[in-house]
Amino acid sequence: MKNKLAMTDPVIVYPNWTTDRLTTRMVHLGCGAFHRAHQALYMHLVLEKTQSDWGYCEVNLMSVRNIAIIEALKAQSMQYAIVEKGPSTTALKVIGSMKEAMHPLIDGVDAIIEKMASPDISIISLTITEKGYCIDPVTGQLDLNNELIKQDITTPDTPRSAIGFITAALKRRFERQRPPFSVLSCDNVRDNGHMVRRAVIGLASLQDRKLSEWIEQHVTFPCTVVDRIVPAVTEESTNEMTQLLGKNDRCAVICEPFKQWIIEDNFVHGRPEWELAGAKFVRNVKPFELMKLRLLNGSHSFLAYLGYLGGYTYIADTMDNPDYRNAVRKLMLNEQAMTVTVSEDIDFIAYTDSLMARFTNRALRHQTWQIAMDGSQKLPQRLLDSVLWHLEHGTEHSCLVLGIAGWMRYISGIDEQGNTIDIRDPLKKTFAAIYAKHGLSVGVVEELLAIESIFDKHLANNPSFITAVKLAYQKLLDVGARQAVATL
Ligand code: NAI
Ligand code: CS2
Repeated sequence: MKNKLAMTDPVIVYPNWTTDRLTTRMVHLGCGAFHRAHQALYMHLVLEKTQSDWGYCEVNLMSVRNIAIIEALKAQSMQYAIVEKGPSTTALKVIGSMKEAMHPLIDGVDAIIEKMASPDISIISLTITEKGYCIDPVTGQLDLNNELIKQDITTPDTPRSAIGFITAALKRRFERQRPPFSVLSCDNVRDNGHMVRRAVIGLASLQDRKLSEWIEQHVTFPCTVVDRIVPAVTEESTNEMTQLLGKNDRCAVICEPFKQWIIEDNFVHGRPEWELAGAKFVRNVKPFELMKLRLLNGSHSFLAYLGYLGGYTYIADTMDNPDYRNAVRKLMLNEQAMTVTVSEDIDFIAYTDSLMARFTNRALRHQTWQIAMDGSQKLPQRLLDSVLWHLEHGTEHSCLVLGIAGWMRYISGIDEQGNTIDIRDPLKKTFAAIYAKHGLSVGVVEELLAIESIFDKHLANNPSFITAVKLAYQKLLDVGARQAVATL
């Protein structure tokens, strides 16, 4: 039986080196599913091709689920598998780019800061989700009301936030006259490099003006665009991976075959040759960023809210419904593409076709619920910026409006069958208070639009936008998401 399985199973490709080969030259904050399937793979591919010794120290700052990954990495000699699944292909690769792993509850806060301050460290990279940057979306500056930031201001030497850890490490490097490092955000946020720069300088300037000046002059924060669909690991996917790998790998991840990484080439203390693994180094990532955030992520959010409400668990299921397919294609080509100004010759039809194919990949069990999470952090860059563009240009944008109404309906916490939805969002309490006041009625629309950290005042005060969202919301109440999508 074992032999029979082995003949049909995909081959597992192992690294031909151990951690001994590696020197920790990068600290990564946020060793989630995405980092394991993306940046760690790019580094691994460079290690396969060259004599490079660049390795990662993995750090998770949050507790519970995230400490388990750090413990598991240590127990697994810092190796784990990536399972790349296309519609009819499976490729298995064991990754060997991680040298060590740390967690504040295992190693202590100070040891992590000391590691980040070590002169060997050239890059601090991050995948800490949108909310991890602790930015006030209205001002674009550090959010001084954020609970973690409040603590980091009071006790800067024992930080809690990622921004606090980076600032504390830079302070040590500054005081000990060590070289600076570069900070590489790999999250789906607008201007991710500039955003993390503002946050770090904002925090440093509250501590020491000389430190913040040194950071401004010496530390770089390259912007990046990252792309690879990596569904959260579930019990079901863990069982599937155990079958494929023949053992339980607690850090393994399933992802799509596609990957993309566009990086602003602005590093102060060296960098790996990620271009050998397919990364593209550019002077300005902006055109790629807008394309990706609006066409891919915007469509993802549209499918997540309206798909979940329509009773679909996975993105690929929503794509089976021709009405959703047509609507999402219309959203990409008729409402998002024109808002993106690209200097390069970009074929939006080909890009849209490739996204449609990726969303249709049934081998990936990408939950609508997962993408629906943290909508308050995602909506502006995915849907709202484009609405502003349309209002300025007087152009049609009914798909965007329905997507926004879908989010409003979703965060009621009650689905179309009356079942509870498990809402995950930093503003969950605000949403609950609004719904407690108005119930499931169009009365919520204006109050939700008044949340300043989500809605730009030009949107919140625009009468035609308000009316359009109210009508779309009412339609969702009257006929449900599937019918509402069909009318697009
Ligand atoms: P995940 O849930 O597996 O991992 C999230 C990581 O962020 C964990 O390591 C956690 O410790 C850390 N984190 C969460 N909140 C934090 C906070 N406030 N401060 C510091 N660290 C915090 O999620 P996954 O899939 O790794 O995605 C993470 C981010 O990567 C996304 O939010 C997105 O920005 C980016 N990304 C994800 C893709 C995907 O398909 N999963 C693809 C492209 C980008
Ligand atoms: C998704 C993204 O979870 C989400 O919000 O839209 O993580 C998406 O999978 C990636 O950006 C693809 O690169």
